[in-house]
Amino acid sequence: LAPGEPVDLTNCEREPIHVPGSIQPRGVLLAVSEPDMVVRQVSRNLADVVGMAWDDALGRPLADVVGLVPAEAIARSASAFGDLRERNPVELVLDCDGTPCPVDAILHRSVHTPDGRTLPATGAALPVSGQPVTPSASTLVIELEPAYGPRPFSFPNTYQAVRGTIADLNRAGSLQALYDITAEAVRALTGFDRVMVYRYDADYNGEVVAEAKLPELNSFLGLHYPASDVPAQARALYEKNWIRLISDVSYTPSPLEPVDLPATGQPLDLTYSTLRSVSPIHCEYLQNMGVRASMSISLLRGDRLWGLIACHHYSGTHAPPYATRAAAEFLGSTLSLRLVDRAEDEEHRRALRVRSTMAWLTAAALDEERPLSETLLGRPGLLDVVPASSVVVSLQGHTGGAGVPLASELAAALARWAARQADDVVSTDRLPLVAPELDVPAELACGVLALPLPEGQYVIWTRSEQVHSVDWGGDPHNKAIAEREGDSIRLSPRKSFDRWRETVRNRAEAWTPAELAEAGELRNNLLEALYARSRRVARTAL
Ligand code: BLA
Repeated sequence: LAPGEPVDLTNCEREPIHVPGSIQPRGVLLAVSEPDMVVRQVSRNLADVVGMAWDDALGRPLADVVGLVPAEAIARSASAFGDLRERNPVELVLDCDGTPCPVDAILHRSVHTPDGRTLPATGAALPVSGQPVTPSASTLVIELEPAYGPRPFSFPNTYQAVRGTIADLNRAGSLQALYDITAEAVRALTGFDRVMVYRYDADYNGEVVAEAKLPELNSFLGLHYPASDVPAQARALYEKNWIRLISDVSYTPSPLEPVDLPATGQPLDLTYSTLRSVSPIHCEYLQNMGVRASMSISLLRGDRLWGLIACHHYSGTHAPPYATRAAAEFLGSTLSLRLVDRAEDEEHRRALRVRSTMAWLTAAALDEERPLSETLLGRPGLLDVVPASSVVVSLQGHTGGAGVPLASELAAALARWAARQADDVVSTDRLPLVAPELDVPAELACGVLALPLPEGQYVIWTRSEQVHSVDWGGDPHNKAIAEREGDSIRLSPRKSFDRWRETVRNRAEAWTPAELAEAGELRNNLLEALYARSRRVARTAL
C-alpha cells in the first residue's frame, strides 16, 4: 500500500502493519540513537507520561527527557549481555512535577545497515546469521507504560504465577485437556471476559477449540473463521512477536514524529514493539463484535503459527500490566511445546490402534466360512481404520455398509467413477467440484476414499460436507450482534462465519496422508484374501 492509501477489505492483506507510523496511546515511545542516547523519534503523546512536549524532546539526551536516574537504569539494561527483551520490563519511577510516577519501560533494539536497512535483530547488536553485515548504527526503542496500582508480580516471580499451570499442562492426558487448561489459566491470570484457543487448519482457516468465559456470554466454541480474518502478513508478524494487546479498540493512534527515523530515512519498524498501532480494519471488526479490548498470543509449532490464544473484553477497556502479559506469553510458549509432544503421542496412539484393527481384520478374513464384507463391517471394522460418515463394501457378490446408510445406486456410481481414475487408492475431499457430473448432494458425500478392486468389487468411504449450520440468530447475545449489524456493517463474526462457509462449501474434512497409506495397505491385504479364497473356490470345484 502507498503511504496514506486507505485500508479496506480488498487490500488489507497488503497493509504494512509492521510500520504503521503510530502507536496505541496507553503508553509513549522514544527511539534513541546508540551509543549517544539522544532522542531521535517520539510519539506525539509524549507529554502524557513524561510531562515534556514531543517537539521539545527531539534531539535531546534521554536523561533530559526522562530524568537522570531512569535514563541510567535504561542504559544499564540496554548494555547488558544478550537479548535485552528478556529483561523487560525495566521498572522506573519518573518524576511528574514532583509526584513519583511508576512506569514500566519495555526495551528492544533495532540495528541498521549502512544503506538504511533495518535488521530484524532485537537484542545485542550482532549480525544476523549467514549475513555478515557491519551495523552502522543501532536504535534503542523505549516504550513507557504507566504502571497503575501495585505491580502484580515482578519478573522473577512470573514463573511462580504460572508454575501450577505448567504442572497441570505436563500432566494433561490429551490435546483437548491442554487447550482447556490453557484457556482457563490465561483467563484467571489476565482477567479477560473471554479467552479462546483458536486452531488453524492447513489453509489457516481457524476453529475455536477451547474457551473460558464469563458465564453470561454466549459460547464461540466450535465456530470457524476464514484465513482472511488474520491475513498472511499479520500471521508472519505473529511468528516473530508472540503477544499483542489492544487495550482500547476505539483508541486514536498517536503518530511518531518525525515520520522517518533519521538514521534510516524509513519509518520505524514496530515488529517487536508492544504499543504498535494495529490495523484499523481489525479494530472495526472487533468493535462490530462488541469487543472493547483484545489480546492474542501466538501458538507455534516449530517456527510456524499453529494458532492463537485470543482474548476479548466486553465490559470496558482492559490493560493487564506487562508482567502479566509476559506470564501469559510464557503459558502460550509452554502450550506450544507441549502441543508438539501431545500431537505426536496422539498420532502414535492412533496409528497403533489402526494397526491392531488391521491385524484383527486380516486374521478374521482367514475365516472363509464368513463373507469378507461381513467381517470388514463388524466391530472393529473399516470405520475404525478410516473414520468417515459411511463405508460401503462390495465383495464376492455381497454389498453392505456401515455408518450413515448410502443408497446402493449412489455407491455403485461412485465405484464406477473411482474405477475410471486408474489408481489403487482414489480420493478427493471435494467431490462436487471434481465430479459435478455425478450430481451427488454435498451433505451425502463431499469426501470419497475408494479402493477399486478386480471385477467391479470395491470399498468406499464417504465424508459429508464440513459445514455445520450454526444458529447465530437463536442466541440472545448473537441477536444483539445481528441487530447492530443492520445493512451497513461489513465485518462481524457472523459475516465472517458466512465467508468461512463459502470457502469450505462442497468440501469434506481432508483424508490425511496416514489414512491414505493405511487404506492402500488394507487394499493389499484384501487382494491377498480374495486371491486365497479364489484358489480355494478353484480347488473345491476340481
Ligand atoms: C488481526 N484478527 C486479527 C487478530 C485476531 C483476529 C485474533 C489478532 C489481533 C488481536 O489480538 O486482536 C481474528 N479475533 C479474530 C477472530 C476471532 C477473534 C476470527 O476473536 C473469533 C472469535 N480481519 C478481518 C478481515 C480483514 C482483517 C476481513 O476479519 C481484512 C480484510 C484484517 N485482522 C486483520 C488484520 C489484522 C488482524 C490486518 C492484524 C492486526 C494487527 O496486528 O495490526
